[in-house]
Amino acid sequence: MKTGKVAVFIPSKYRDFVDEELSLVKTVYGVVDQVHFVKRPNPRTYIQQDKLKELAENPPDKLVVMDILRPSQVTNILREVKTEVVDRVLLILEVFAQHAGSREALLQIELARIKHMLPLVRDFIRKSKLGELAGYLGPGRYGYEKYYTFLRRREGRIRREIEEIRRVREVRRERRVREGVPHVAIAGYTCAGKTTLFNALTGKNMPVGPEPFTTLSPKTAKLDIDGVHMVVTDTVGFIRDLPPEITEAFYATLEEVTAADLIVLVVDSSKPLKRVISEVDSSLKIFNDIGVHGKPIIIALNKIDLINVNGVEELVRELSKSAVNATRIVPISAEKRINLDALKREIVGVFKGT
Ligand SMILES: Nc1nc2c(ncn2[C@@H]2O[C@H](COP(=O)(O)OP(=O)(O)O)[C@@H](O)[C@H]2O)c(=O)[nH]1
Ligand SMILES: [Mg+2]
Repeated sequence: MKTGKVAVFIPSKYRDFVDEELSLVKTVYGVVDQVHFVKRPNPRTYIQQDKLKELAENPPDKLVVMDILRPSQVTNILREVKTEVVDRVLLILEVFAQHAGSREALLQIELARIKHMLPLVRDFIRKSKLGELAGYLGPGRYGYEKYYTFLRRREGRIRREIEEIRRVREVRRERRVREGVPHVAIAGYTCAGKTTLFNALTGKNMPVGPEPFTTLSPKTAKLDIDGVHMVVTDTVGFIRDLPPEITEAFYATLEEVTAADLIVLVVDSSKPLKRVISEVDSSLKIFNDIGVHGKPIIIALNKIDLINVNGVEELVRELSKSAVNATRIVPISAEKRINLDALKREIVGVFKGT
């Protein structure tokens, strides 16, 4: 989705992960026009007063704060800058929505969004009664009170539907597991290069449309290697410091990984060795948490164009020590298309049983 000007505020705690934070924003809005760092968040407005004054004169179309905002902080920002305010929770939920491959995932995402919005709408109502913000950012002609009631009802309906889906879930999963064509899930942290690899592997292939794959994520495409047909999904990334209130939505979105026959774990090998290893470890832990047991995993050590040969060898050595048994490791560069044939051979090897 392309939008107008996007201003992003990043707290100092994410200083080492700026690329990843910005990549989340770009995933949703396509662009980032301004980046500001916030050293000490202002308790009232999060963003510092002088900055708000500046923005008020030339408001961006989106004001994204990569932290969790309190409802009063959102309303206080809105009082100064008339624009859409999106915090880290809402932004990540948008990322999830782009990757959601099932009705349940979409419902979990909407539920999380409503739960996050309700206190905000309540704060609007309270402040509108005091005569502030009246008529501004209203959800149309209905007003906040009606909107609040609407959200509460919707919340109830969603909860009931999720329960219903869970009751029939086991049946559905069984149906979906063996549709004949193997399913490869590309997983990994934000910014590892999942989408780049997905595009490099599947080229301009159209998203998979007709049955039996309509239940899968929109980010799914066909892939043929050596005459073996498969489908590949660009799954939602693992996100550092995931807000706890959206874990359920995250797990529901990750269902694509549970449904896969093979996982390609993409890792950014250009980061410091320790970080690469701890990312692989925590990725494998997440697989475990979502009930992935005994599935083949290939680790694609991406971005090797950025490191030297010794670095690659050292990484492979270290990872072979720590990563679980059944994994294979293939150094690649998705962007520079280095060693992709070797990766394809490993992938097809899993399904040919070699
Ligand atoms: N140098 C280099 N950069 C890469 C490579 N693969 C991806 N990137 C860059 O890494 C960033 C994140 O890539 P993306 O595919 O969006 O990551 P995702 O969040 O895992 O989907 C982008 O700026 C890519 O251009 C690679 O092999 N080498
Ligand atoms: Mg991506």
